[in-house]
Amino acid sequence: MATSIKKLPDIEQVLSGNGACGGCPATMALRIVGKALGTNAIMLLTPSCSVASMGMTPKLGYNWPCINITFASAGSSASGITHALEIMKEKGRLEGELPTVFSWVGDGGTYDIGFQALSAAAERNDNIIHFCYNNEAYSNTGVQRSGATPRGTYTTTTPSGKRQPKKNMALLMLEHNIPYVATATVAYPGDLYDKVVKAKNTPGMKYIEILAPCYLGWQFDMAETVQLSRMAVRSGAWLLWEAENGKISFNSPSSNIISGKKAAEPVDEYLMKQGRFKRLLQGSDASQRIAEIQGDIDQQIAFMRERAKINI
Ligand SMILES: Cc1ncc(C[n+]2csc(CCOP(=O)(O)OP(=O)(O)O)c2C)c(N)n1
Ligand code: SF4
Ligand SMILES: [Mg+2]
Repeated sequence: MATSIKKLPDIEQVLSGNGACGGCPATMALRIVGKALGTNAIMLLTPSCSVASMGMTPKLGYNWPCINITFASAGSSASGITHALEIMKEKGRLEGELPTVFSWVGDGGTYDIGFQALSAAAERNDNIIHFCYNNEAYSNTGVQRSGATPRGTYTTTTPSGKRQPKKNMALLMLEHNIPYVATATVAYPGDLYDKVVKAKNTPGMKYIEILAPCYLGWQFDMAETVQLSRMAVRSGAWLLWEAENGKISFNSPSSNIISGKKAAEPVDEYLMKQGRFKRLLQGSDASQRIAEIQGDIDQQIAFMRERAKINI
């Protein structure tokens, strides 16, 4: 059972007065991450909404030492910092528990532009946590498609709908044989919190991906961020899972969908809540477009079930 939201620590690492939109899922997620990591951490960020939101020194919106780096170097910079800390400790120049080194990167920075250095850090099993907050687009620059954008989505670079399905990035990270991989989303804060605590206490490379429904890119009312996040999970469009030393397990409520105890909700309602789909679902080919999106979801559920060796 996941930790109750009422039991999360009071500590706030995301400070009030930052520049994020109201209802920003990345900021909500980072608040929960902060509660799990505590103050003893070093944060790396690549260009993104989270950088645009954080403000400027000395009035940073996040209560950690923060390093802004290029897209391509999140993996290598985090590796460098963690190794430098280890050497300083070895030489007696640092005392006490080493800070957690973590990268906070969007889907554009993770799936696409930063993938090479991230893959190399995973291959070396360097002691870092890479968080991908996945709003399924390059939001900060006006919502362009990324490798995380699902098929059928309107973005400014896919005006008639993206033609390709999204990558399974978390699974790609798992294929690097790293000790911990997890997916999460803001509607399940206790689940996210528990996963971050686990990652913090696991040596080596950790990857946590958080689905982050963004009202601007997804085109819904900003008060409904958490509702959209929950609908993504209930429809099976986003699966909650974790893998410890390669063994995959699913978390509630995705575990019920995977085990066949409860069917995933049809994707229609989830799609119609979002302008990025709705605007393309008004033509005569609407049912075919919905069927394609539903097909991708069903295929991923079946694939993950098989990958986790679960028979129903
Ligand atoms: C090499 C490079 N290409 C493009 C940009 C412009 N740029 C800045 S932020 C951004 C979007 C990043 O998308 P993502 O990583 O998904 O984060 P989000 O904006 O969605 O929070 C882009 C393309 C850049 N800064 N550097
Ligand atoms: S555009 Fe989306 S991800 Fe970016 S700050 Fe606004 S709500 Fe957050
Ligand atoms: Mg993004």
